[in-house]
Amino acid sequence: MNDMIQLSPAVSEALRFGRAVVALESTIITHGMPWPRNLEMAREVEALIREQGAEPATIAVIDGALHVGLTDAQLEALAQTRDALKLSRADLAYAVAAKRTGSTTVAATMIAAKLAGVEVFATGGIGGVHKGAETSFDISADLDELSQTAVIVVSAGAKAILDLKKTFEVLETKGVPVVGYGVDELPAFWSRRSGIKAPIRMDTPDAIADFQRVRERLEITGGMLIANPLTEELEIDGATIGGWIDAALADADAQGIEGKATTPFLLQRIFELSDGRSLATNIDLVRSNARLAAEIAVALAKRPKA
Ligand code: PSU
Ligand code: MN
Repeated sequence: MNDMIQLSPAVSEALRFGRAVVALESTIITHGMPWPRNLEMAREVEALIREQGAEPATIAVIDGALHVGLTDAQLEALAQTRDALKLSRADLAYAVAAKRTGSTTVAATMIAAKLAGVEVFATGGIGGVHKGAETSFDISADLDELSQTAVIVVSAGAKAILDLKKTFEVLETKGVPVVGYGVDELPAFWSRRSGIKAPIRMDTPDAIADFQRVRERLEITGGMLIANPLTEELEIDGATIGGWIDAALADADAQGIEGKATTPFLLQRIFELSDGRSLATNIDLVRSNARLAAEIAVALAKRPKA
């Protein structure tokens, strides 16, 4: 075990006995959802993972310590931290070296999960290529991380505030498998349909676990993205959410929002415009992804690494 990682006792024990563990990110807690729903969501998702027979491992940097697995008190304190850094590959080590507190994005969570030996990670939606990237150059480091770090990321696709077509093109270029879970069309975060064909379709956690073990035996490095759509009852239809996204993008533009602030700003603005509906759906999809991630982790635990 890497000596920079601070494992919680429960995660440490699960890993020692080869039991299923699911990593969870913390940027969604500090920058993706408002208090106190962020804490409720974080607790609920941990409980869901335990119900499926896996151990949750929420990842964050607290006063310079890189934690894999948080106590409930740590989770609550983090959910109330107003000035947490939003950490990616570029600044994860900075937060540790400077003894800061920060939440981990998809990219930073993957790095910590890999170091700890956690193979599966559940989130809402990954970052990707922002609309207008041809001039802003704003492309999330999540995409590069998926190409190099061997963790299975379970998501509802990439967030629909992004240019989804360009995002999935980049993933294809970087050799990241994108698996539509039970569907032929990739989901678009809040809605089921993106108009983009799923490059690979798989229908069971066992199939995904077999796929992963074959990738390892072929020495194919990097992660994979599972895109798990919401059910029809839970989704927000594309036209409805699309209107709120366009309005939020126009506000971000008018206010000169850029860089790391862009995604949190857009999520908060869509929450306001939708009267809270986007947040309820975001929580629904994180729940659904956590359940699936736990099933995949259990399937992997039955197939020890060669
Ligand atoms: N999923 C959600 N809400 C979020 C995120 C994911 O449902 O807020 C976070 C993840 O941490 C992801 C980040 O890595 O948004 C993307 O940020 P950026 O676009 O700045 O790379
Ligand atoms: Mn960015």
